[in-house]
Amino acid sequence: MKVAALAGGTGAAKLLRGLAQVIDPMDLTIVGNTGDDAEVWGLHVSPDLDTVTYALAGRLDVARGWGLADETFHCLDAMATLGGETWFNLGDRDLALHLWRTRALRGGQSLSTITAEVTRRLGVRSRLLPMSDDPVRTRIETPDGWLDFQEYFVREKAQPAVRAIAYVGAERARPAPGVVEALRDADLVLVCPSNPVTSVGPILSVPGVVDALRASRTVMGVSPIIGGAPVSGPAGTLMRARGLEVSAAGVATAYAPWLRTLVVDTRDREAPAAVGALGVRAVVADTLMTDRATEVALARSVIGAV
Ligand code: FO1
Repeated sequence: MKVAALAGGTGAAKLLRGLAQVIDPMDLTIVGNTGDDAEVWGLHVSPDLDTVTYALAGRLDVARGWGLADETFHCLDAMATLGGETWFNLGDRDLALHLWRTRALRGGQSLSTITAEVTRRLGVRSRLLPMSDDPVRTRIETPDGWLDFQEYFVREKAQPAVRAIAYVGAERARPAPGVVEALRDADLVLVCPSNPVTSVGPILSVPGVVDALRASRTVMGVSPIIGGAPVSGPAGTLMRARGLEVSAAGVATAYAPWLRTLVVDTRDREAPAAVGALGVRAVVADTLMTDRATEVALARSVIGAV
């Protein structure tokens, strides 16, 4: 079964790691969010692509949810001594990837080409495509002005009130090579349990992606919201800022009209009726992935629901 997954960071990485145990990893194509990308110390960082890569390579620091396991931060300490910015923690081994990617980008290579080489070198057998090779950056409007996503999420710890969200550059961006074909040819298009506004939203903002989703008859999402709250992160704040109810029904609304099925959590009593009322099939499963077993179990539920 060929699966094409729209993925953000942490929540997506867990489900994808489970999926890679349930289907042939070679049948899994991931379209990764690049709206979180940032320039740190002059280096191009692609947090969501890297989180998915490290997860599928078995090297993700699971406790943190990003970066490499067994990481050290000596360069960060040295940067602090020099008075450099250190609110975005780049680990020493992680740094190699950013140095390597930045040099390749400056040499004219596309993010797609670079991502394919990195995943190959790390032994990842699934295909990871950036949503676009063109720059699309999520920016957040707060009472004190506009912030880049990482400034909002990491530096300001997602505390500021959110007035608006913008995907800067989206209107000029094209889907990366293979993205539209992957969505069209998939037996299952899966929207991972990522933040609908700042992880999935940027992917949807790339012209051509929503058209491909509308043409698919199998689009299934996994709700990142259980009851009235996200499993983790600022999804609630960001959904409210977009006028979306912070619930599984709010997620279904965000993905209307191309969403066919939404996997909702066993703990969420109201979800099945509320989602069903929107004309979306609700599938109930344990969506709280607290360990490998629950990651694989959820992946099995997803594949079983096709
Ligand atoms: N998230 C943090 O909360 N603090 C950090 O210092 C941090 C550093 C970091 C470095 C590399 C990387 O790939 C991800 C990193 N993240 C960090 C996560 C990042 O903010 C992601 O954008 C979020 O996981 C949301 O997708």
